[in-house]
Amino acid sequence: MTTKKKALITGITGQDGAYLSEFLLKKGYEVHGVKRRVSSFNTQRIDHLYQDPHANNKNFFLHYGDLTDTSNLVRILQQVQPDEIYNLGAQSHVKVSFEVPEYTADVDGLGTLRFLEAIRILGMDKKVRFYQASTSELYGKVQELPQDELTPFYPRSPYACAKLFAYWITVNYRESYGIYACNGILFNHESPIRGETFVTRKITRAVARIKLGLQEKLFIGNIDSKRDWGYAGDYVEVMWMMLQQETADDYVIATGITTTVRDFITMAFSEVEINITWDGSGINERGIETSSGKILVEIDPRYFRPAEVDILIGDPTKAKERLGWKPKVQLQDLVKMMVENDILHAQKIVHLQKGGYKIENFFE
Ligand code: NDP
Ligand code: GDR
Repeated sequence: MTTKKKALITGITGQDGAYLSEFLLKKGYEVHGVKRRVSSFNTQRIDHLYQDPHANNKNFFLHYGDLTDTSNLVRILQQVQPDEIYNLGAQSHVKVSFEVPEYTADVDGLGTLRFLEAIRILGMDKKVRFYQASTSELYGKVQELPQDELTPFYPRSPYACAKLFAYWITVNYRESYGIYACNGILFNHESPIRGETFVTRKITRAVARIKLGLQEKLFIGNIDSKRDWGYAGDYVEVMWMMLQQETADDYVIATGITTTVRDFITMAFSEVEINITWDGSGINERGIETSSGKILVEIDPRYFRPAEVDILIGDPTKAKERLGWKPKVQLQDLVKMMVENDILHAQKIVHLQKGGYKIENFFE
């Protein structure tokens, strides 16, 4: 009888945690996730994977935990005895990290160290394989383009500084103790379940709501910023691939194509047949509907960051050559997928409002 492989995922309630859980369950894994205790439900993205606790043959389990709590991590590790660990948990919002820098450093930086130390303390260093969710934010201020595994880092936010520590402590534990530990340096990846305050989802959600008359305008920050956007579903697959190799290594995961926030907005509006032209410059730049002359997009400096990452373009050649990975979904299809999903959400709200229900409008 073959025993199922066990995976432990931190950040299982997030975008990547949800896609990775689905992917690993399809591969026949027993999946364990760490979820935080919060005062409202935080499992919407994985509710479809939930199994009755009384059912037999369960293969999906959730454990309360937090990356700031060492004893909790030790206990979960000891109890689950995973073959693979995916450390995706993080305070992952770059702008918010300027507001909560110490907490971000604790969770994103020290949290990674806590996990690696727990592996060592429990003597699991030769058994377990560890994936660290590293990020293109490490490159920060542009040093060279495109960015690959040898490009120097220059972090530009408390988030990126915390992730820099996590990156190097992962390398250090690999080199010092022989732990099979990998950094996936993932460039931005999005999906219909992307958090609503990241720029792509904020845009597709606003476009859908504007189309259905629920919102008048989109207020946005730096539209000159350029990102290499891929699809989350493609990116979780390569996290797993990194842990199936003979030796552990670090890989850049990206599409190799960069796009401005401005062009992303134009693409999203065109999905609902609204053509946008851009007028003015700097904070006075506006996105105007060509047919009606209505101003649909305005700049709000509140969304500017104290320090910005102007441009990211990744070179995923190493991952292509060594892992055989390449992105499947193109940006145009990703935008379409996200707008269509947000149209469905907006239609639901319109429907409920017609039925007399009061729906809260949350903007950020
Ligand atoms: P999300 O913000 O969607 O999810 C983050 C997850 O971390 C959530 O499950 C969240 O729980 C959990 N979390 C937050 N704080 C803690 C804590 N103190 N202890 C335990 N868990 C915590 O992020 P993504 O899914 O987009 O990203 C996954 C990882 O990949 C993150 O580490 C992110 O920094 C990194 N990354 C993401 C990229 C992207 O483009 N998406 C690119 C490169 C790296 P809760 O639901 O309760 O808030
Ligand atoms: P990023 O993603 O900071 O790259 O981090 P985000 O979508 O937040 O910002 C991308 C770019 O858009 C600009 N921008 C805005 N951003 C937000 N959130 N809201 C706005 O209104 C807005 N207007 C313009 C930003 O200034 C920025 O230049 C994401 C996260 O998932 C990280 O966890 C991950 O490590 C990196 O991607 C790779």
